Amino acid sequence: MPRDTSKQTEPALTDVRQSLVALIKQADRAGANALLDAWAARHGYEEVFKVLLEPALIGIGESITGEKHTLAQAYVAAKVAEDMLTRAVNQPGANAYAEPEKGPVVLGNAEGDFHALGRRMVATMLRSKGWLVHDLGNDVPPEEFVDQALATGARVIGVSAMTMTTAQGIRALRQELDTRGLTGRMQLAVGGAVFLVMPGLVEEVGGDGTASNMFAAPGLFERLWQASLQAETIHA
Ligand code: B12
Repeated sequence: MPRDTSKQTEPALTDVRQSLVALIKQADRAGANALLDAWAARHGYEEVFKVLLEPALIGIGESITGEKHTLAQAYVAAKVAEDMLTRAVNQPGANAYAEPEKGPVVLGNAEGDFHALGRRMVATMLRSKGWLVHDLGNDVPPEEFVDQALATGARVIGVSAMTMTTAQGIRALRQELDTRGLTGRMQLAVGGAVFLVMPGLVEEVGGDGTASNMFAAPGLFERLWQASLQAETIHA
């Protein structure tokens, strides 16, 4: 007789999170992936990122300073998240927009910054909402951001920075935009964990706006795109 799976109890979220962190600590990438796949099958990929992966990464990051986790474990966690991102993107129907209908925009990590994961997640989310995204990768110098934005016709530049030092480097990009007379016409979106914990940092580095996670990023880019159009009308 077939088993009645409907009566199987769902494991508590805290238990699943603990198991995930334990697998990451043991560098068991395959085990962590299997756990996440099983969760995704029941709740969808969006939930995997929201309730499991992002909290796990933030927790691991916080405890690096307390020496509860090592940088190597952070690296494994990031690899597991990247595996998941690749699978989420390759899901049937994930790329609903064959032809992007918004943008273009450029995105990259600030100069000296190699925390690729958040940027890749933002790019994936924007593309899934119809934006044409030119992803410039890690460690992008300020001039290259502006050159690429001009070459592609982008009205929004998105910069991801995870450390205090690399976030402060965004000031040079702000200056580059202002010096080239692009203030307002080219909007500067900034993001990354450091902006969430440092109130006022967005304004300090000259950002035009931020979003706390990939789910909020499309709304921000839409708002900044409109602000760019408006700035052009005013100066026309
Ligand atoms: C994984 C990780 C690494 C990995 C990165 C691997 C990879 N391929 O990405 C490795 C091991 C390489 C690494 C290296 C280092 N790291 Co590190 N790392 C982390 C960790 C644990 C998680 C980062 C992450 O992937 N988070 C998950 C993603 C999904 O979140 P996110 O990046 O914040 O992105 C989301 C939002 O912020 C937003 N977002 C992100 N970008 C953007 C951009 C825009 C425009 C918008 C709108 C939104 C947006 O949307 C994203 C998706 O929802 C963090 C801890 C933390 N609290 O975040 C430390 C952390 C960022 N690292 C830190 C440090 C110090 C380092 C090193 C200097 C360590 C060293 N001594 O060498 C190096 C620096 C390397 C460099 N120059 O970039 C510190 C930074 C401290 C600080 N505030 O200055 C942290 C906070 C850890 C800590 N508590 O000390 N790291």
